[in-house]
Amino acid sequence: RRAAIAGATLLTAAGSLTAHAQDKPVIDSSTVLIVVDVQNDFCPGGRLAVGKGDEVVPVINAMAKRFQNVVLTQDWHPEGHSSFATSHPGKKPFELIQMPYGPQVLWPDHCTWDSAGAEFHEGLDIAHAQTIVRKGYRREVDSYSGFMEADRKTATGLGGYLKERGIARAVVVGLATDFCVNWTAQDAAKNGLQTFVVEEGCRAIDLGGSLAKAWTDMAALGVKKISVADLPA
Ligand code: VGL
Ligand code: ZN
Repeated sequence: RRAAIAGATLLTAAGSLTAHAQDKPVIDSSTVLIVVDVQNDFCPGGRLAVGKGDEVVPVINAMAKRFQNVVLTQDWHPEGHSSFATSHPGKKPFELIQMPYGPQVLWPDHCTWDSAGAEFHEGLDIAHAQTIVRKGYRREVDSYSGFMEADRKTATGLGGYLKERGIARAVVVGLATDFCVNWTAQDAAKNGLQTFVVEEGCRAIDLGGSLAKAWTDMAALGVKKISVADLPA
């Protein structure tokens, strides 16, 4: 009887330990840091500047040193991309249109192939990053997510790459919280990864409540919002 009670106590303790551990990421060889779109066009002075977007750079640099696995995503559009307002006569940036795959926000031209705006912020210092995943390179389809294009059918290959490398956990940071970070984190969770977003490592565009909705949608898929202080010492 005593043993049974002791066992129950142990189970409870183990259960609460497990729950606690899932609120914070373990950083090991099966954890990847995904750095989303830290590119000049999303930083002050860029063509689709996210407020204070450049402030994520030192935060991400410091974090990245603790991860052996780092992947960068890079928004990478051809001239005349269908997500650009300039490709739709009479339309202005930040208007919504219907594309064959669903609603699409129209943006100022940004991150075009080989432009200075498409380059990573010059302060980004992650020489050990292992892979750069470019996305949004097909003229007719946008891709906020690093995993899956906006048609929700075409994979970029990142999911398979991480799976083949035995990655079980993703920590996501970058620009913008409510668009590419949001979609990338949601897809990481859908790919079966335990997924965290570090709030101070992100900055948002926040169009019509998109930031609050992004956090709600991410949470619904089990994505955990954490701060730098939640990372293991
Ligand atoms: C992004 C809008 C258009 C982003 C990319 O990186 O969040 N947002 N393209
Ligand atoms: Zn884009």
